[in-house]
This record gives sequence, C-alpha cells and structure tokens, in this order.
Amino acid sequence: MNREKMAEVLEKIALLLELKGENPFKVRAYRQGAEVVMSLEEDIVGLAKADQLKGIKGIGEALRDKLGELAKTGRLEFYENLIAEFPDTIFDLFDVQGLGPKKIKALYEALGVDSLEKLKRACEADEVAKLAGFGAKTQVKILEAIAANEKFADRFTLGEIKPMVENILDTLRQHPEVSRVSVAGSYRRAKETVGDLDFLVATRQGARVCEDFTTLPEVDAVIACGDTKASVRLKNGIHCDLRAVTSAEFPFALQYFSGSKEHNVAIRSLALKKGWSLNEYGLNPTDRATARPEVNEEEDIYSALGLQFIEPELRENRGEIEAAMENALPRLVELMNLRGTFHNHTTASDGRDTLEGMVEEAMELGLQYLGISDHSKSSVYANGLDEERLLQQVKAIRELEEKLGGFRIFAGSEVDILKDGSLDFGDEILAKLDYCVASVHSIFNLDEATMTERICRAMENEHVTMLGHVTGRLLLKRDAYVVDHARIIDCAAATGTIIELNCSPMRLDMDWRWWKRARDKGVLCSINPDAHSRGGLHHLGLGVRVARKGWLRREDVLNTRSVQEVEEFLKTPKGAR
Ligand code: DGT
Ligand code: CA
Ligand code: CA
Ligand code: ZN
Repeated sequence: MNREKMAEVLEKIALLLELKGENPFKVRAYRQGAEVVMSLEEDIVGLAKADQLKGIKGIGEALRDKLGELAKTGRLEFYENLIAEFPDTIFDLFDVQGLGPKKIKALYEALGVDSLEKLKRACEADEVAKLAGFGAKTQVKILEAIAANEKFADRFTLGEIKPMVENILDTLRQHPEVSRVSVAGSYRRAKETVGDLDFLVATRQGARVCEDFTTLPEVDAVIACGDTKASVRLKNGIHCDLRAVTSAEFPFALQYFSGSKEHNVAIRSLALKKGWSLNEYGLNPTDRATARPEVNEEEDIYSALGLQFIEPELRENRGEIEAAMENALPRLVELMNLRGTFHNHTTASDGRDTLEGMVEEAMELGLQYLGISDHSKSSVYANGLDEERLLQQVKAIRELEEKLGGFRIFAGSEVDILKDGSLDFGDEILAKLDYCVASVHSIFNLDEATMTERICRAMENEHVTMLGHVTGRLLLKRDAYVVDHARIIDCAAATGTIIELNCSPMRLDMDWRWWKRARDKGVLCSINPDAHSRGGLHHLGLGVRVARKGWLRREDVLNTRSVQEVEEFLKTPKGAR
C-alpha cells in the first residue's frame, strides 16, 4: 500500500457513491480525504497502520477506519463490495469531458452504458440524444470528447511520468552488470508529452540485464525480451524499451535514440559530407582515406562533426545545428539559477497549503523570495478573493515578512482577464500590490482575433506584470484556446509585459516552440510553478527543462534575478523596464 493507491481508492469510492446518488457531503468527504492523503507531509500509510490519524484535518472518523484497514491489510471490504456493483470499465466514462456522475448514472440506468465502447455505440445509434436531459447537441459533444480521448490515449505528460523514470534510472544504475545508463527519446529532449520511454544501458551481459528489466516492479506486461532489447508495458500503460549495448557503442546509441528523428537526419547528412556514415553503432569512414574519430562520449560525436555540443532539449532541427556550426548556441538556463518564483496559490483561494506553509517550502527549497497570487473574485469556483480579502492578505504577507526577517514575499494577485480584456480589479487596488499575473479563466470559446485582442488589452494595463498560462491548455485533456502567439509576443514586447512559463505538468505553456521568438524580441520569461500546494513548488525543475527547450538563457528569465534586482524591476514603470 502506498500513498497513491490509498488516494486512488478514496477517489474511486467518491465516484461510485456519486453514481449511486449518495449524499453529496459524504461524497465530498472521500474526495477531500484523497487530497489530504496526497498532500500530507507525514508518512500517511505509516500513521494509518499505527492508528494515528486522529486530529488530521480533513480525515473524519469513517475515513480513519477505512484508511487503517487499507494500510494494515492492503484491502478495503467496503470498497470491494461497492466496486463489485459496477464493471471496471465504468471509470473510463469519467474521463470524457462534459460527462459528470449525473449523466453517467442516467446513461448507465437507461441504456446500460458502462464502458467507452458502449457509450460510443449508443451515440452512433442515436440513443443518447433521445434520453431526457441529453439531446442531439450533447450527443455530438460526447462523440467529439470520445474522439479527443482516443487521440490522446497513447501519450503521457512529461511531468506525470518523471518520478517513475527517475526510479527506473536509479534501479538500472545499481545493476552490477551495468556501467552506463541514460534515458533517451522524447523524455530526454523534454517534450511536453511522450509516446514511449527509451532506456539505454552499457553492459556486457545484455541478456541478463534485459531479463532483469522485465521484472521491475513497475512492469505490467512483457512484450519482448532478447539479448540486446527488452520491451515492456508499465502499470500506468506506457510502453518502455530498453536497449543494451557495449560501452563503445553507448555514445552512438545515446545520440541516435535521443532523436529527434529530424535532428538525426540532418546530423547524419552532415557526417556523410565529412566522409563518415553515422548510425546507432558508430561513425565509420565511407572510404579508406578518411580517419575514424575517437569517440568516448556523446560530445565527441558532435565535436568530430565540427559542432558545439547540442543539449538534448534543443535537438528538434529548428536551427540548433546551424547555430552549433557557428559556435552560437545559447548557454541555457539551469534550475540552480532560480532565486525565487511567482504565481503561487494559498488556502485563501484554491490552494491546499497556507501562506506560511508555502513560504516555508520555498525557504526549504533555497529560494530567496516567493510571489503569492491567489485568484480574483470572478473565479468563484476557485474561491477567488474580493478587494477586502486581498488587502487583508497583503497585510498578512507584510506581517509574516516582518516576522521572518530576510525572506521576501511579493504580494500579488492572479487577476482574471474578463471577456472584454478589462481586469477583475480596478487600478487603485492593483497599485497596492507588488506585482500581478493576469490570466484567462473563463469564456474560452472566442475566435482567435477576439481572444488575442482580449489578452493584448489586458497586457496594456500598467499594473499587469505578467501574462499567466497563455493558452489555457490542459495537456492531453483540453486543447489550447486559439490565440495569435506572434501578436501576443509583439504586444508583450511593446508593453514590457512578462510572459509566464507555467510549470504545472498539465500546462507547460507558453509552448516551447514560441520562446526563442519571444526572447529575440526582448520579452522576459518568468518560470512560474502555479503551485496549489507545497509540492507544486517542486515543478520548477520541469519548467526549467521546457525553458531550455525554448532556447532561454539565464538572462531571459526574471526569477533568476536577485531580490534587489527584482524589487528594482517591479518599481520601475513598465514602459521603462
Ligand atoms: P515519442 O516516443 O513519440 O514521444 O518520440 P521519440 O522521439 O522518443 O521517438 P521514438 O521512441 O519513436 O524513437 C526514439 C528515437 O529514436 C527518435 O527520437 C529518433 C530515433 N529514431 C527512431 N526511428 C528513427 C528513424 O526512422 N530514423 C532516425 N534517424 N531516427 C529514428
Ligand atoms: Ca520514445
Ligand atoms: Ca521508442
Ligand atoms: Zn490560473
């Protein structure tokens, strides 16, 4: 039993109780319990085993007993009885955008729909449209949502698989027969989503290492296992290849399997021009007159070709090879360059941790300053702050700062951009803040020109320090709203507005493909975790990887600056920065 499994059981109980039409308070208790299980700092499984959950906020008596049973026996009778009433596939229905428990219940009772498959067939047979409360429009929407799910089904977000990849790498490193280890592919290049994982090891015992790989605890099914390659499916559904090569082949295999394919094609043709054929095993002279370069590391391949080393994040054949030829690659920003960060939430709006908790975590991470920006009043769903509560929060921030002596907390707001591009707070309130993030949180369905206009108008406000999550995308869940990135970048440059790189694993926008352009126009980036809990602050590293993918250097990122520099920056009027 671990924390994730515990939370998953509670989450599923909440869904099934909702399906059964149980009391909403009861449902909410389970859902809240799942959140507490995930966010509690102490070892929740250990506490549950020892019957020491009493006094933990958000876990009542009924949940306490159930968590105890789960931790001690690995099972929960209540859950098993509940789940036996429904088929497993019913959970997939909750992933369909626009389908809530009420609708799922109606579909289940009237049409016996208990899987995506059956839902799709019922829509195609025009049965769903005839149900009370559905209609033809809803049916079309459901079919579209199913199609979207299918489109995204075989990819995973970089953030969600990161902990697992780190674990597997650790295990491989400890294998006694393995000398070198790396992950390659899109994961190494920091693509925002990855299709499958590509691991690489150097070993003389390929067969044994491949076999051991197939017995990792994360593995769900073995697809193939040979002397140089193993293929598995992990428990979360992602496919994973392991390639075992000799130490001499390792740099070539690493370069090849890191991709991208487009980068490799260009590199290979460059090699050919120099008289070498490059593949995953080596760099071989195409005629006897050409010498074979000595290669021990991946760097040596690039240097043999007359190139600067190209960081994996840049390998997309988007100008990095040309820049490397001219020794003109940027020195990319690194996690250790970050001194602080902006755009974080607290329990005042929809965060799970208090102001004090968030600050404590930031200090533990070694940051020198933290920006708080809770939601504004129009974001009712997120318990957004009105003017009065915001000013109270500013006061609480100043007091906490005083008490801490030395750690700087920037008081801000994540202010909603309203439909017409005006802001949720007036200028006199915004002027009292240290900074402000402006974001779109509603009315996503405007056409491109209107949405772009709306955002640009917000950026023209003197008090808007930065633009939050530019496209509102939720990776693999909700498409971005359409905006004219080029125009937004121009507007940011003209108004001196910073654009945020949102580190939430679900967002990671502004998209990396646009950052080089923004940077070249002089637009600053702020790497913002958009943290809704202490743990959320740890996503900064993910944001840095995406910033690197966007060619950003230390000087392009606001939060690499010192407290004094940031204070100076925020004091200067926007146009003069
Ligand atoms: P993914 O898995 O869809 O997120 O993307 P990748 O880039 O990880 O692609 P994958 O797993 O199919 O292959 C890993 C790397 O192997 C890829 O980035 C480049 C290299 N590779 C695969 N197929 C080819 C190919 O046909 N030609 C070349 N030059 N390289 C290839
Ligand atoms: Ca891959
Ligand atoms: Ca692959
Ligand atoms: Zn937001």
